[in-house]
Amino acid sequence: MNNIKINEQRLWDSLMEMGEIGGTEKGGCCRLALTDLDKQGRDLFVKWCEEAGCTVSVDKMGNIFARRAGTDDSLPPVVMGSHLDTQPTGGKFDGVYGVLSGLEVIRTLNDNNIQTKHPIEASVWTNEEGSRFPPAMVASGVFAGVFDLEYGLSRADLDGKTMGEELERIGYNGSVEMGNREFKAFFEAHIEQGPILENEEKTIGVVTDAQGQRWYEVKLTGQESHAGPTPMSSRKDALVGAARIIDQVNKIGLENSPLACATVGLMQVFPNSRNVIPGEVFFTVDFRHPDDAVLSKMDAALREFANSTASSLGLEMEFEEIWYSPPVPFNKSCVDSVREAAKLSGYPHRDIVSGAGHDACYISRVAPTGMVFVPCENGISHNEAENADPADLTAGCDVLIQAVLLQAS
Ligand code: HGY
Ligand code: MN
Ligand code: MN
Repeated sequence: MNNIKINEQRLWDSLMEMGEIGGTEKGGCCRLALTDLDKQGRDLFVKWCEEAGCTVSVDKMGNIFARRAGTDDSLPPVVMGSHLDTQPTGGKFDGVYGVLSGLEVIRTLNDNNIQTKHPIEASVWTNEEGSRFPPAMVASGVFAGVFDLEYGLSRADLDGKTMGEELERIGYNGSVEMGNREFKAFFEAHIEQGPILENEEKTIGVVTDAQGQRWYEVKLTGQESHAGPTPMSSRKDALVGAARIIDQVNKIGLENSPLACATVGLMQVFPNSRNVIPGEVFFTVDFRHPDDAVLSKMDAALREFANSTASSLGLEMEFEEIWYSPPVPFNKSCVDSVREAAKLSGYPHRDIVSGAGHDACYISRVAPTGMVFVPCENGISHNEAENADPADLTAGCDVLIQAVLLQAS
């Protein structure tokens, strides 16, 4: 195990420079997938990778691969990476840290003139967040063969713009065929986005698994009418139906605590006028749990309650599960590499299950995959206040480079 160390200042400066692209008043970052800002961030990453001597390629879902040659270039690469797209009120570290720590590993190998047998790649996965174009992790999902290319390119935002159109508009509709190439291993470094590492004063999270997710879209249709003359008894109020179902979503989460998560994050009310009884409401549901059987139980409870609520209020309901991502166990050899690297680097560490989804979840279906977590301040993420300590980010990247060398040498 060599004792090369990454360049803390260079990693931090790269994170701050990338964070300026879409930087918000409150110090966060709004760089939604396939917007002009996403293009700017991608262009900056590609420029940095080419300056580091990498050859860059882009596949048909806009995933970017920056390759550093190995001494035997016929061998499958060890790939690192994450995403550059953010939530609307996101931070500077979610995803970006995994992308730029991959670049920092390459820069550090260059500084130390270290050659690896296997090629090394730093990667960017399109639309991990699934905020503008649901579902999440769709481009790594196409790479892993979970979705076909047509499905991926046809994902649309609320204005009806598709990923295919937007990839072409920003010039990242690459020509490389999806997937069908072997990775020796894939590693994603990421902030934990929860409070465990910080509370336990652990610097490194050795990620063993990621929890399962189910995403739903619900549309309730009642009858718009006047808020004044319409008697309460004859109303078909879509918002009352939504409110009852949303409260039950929360109850299902609490009934399956402490590990279950249940969230309604997006809602649209039509016509959204204060003196009109809402005729139509659209909202989303996000269920998560590390145990697939419990996730199924939560699913059944939601469907039953939603159906009975809609019929009792005389509402029509369109209920669609748009995404199911089962719980993911990561590859033992990669998890051991991360744990070994943390041990040898002398960082306090603990095994941990990821509450968030990551591109690593889908890549783990086609390549041995592991993740490295570092703490974030107060466990806050998907929030402009998202922050991390430079020393922790450096520690995570030190572990990443050692884990990569264990697999690439
Ligand atoms: O929702 C998630 O877990 C991730 O941030 N896309
Ligand atoms: Mn992320
Ligand atoms: Mn995220």
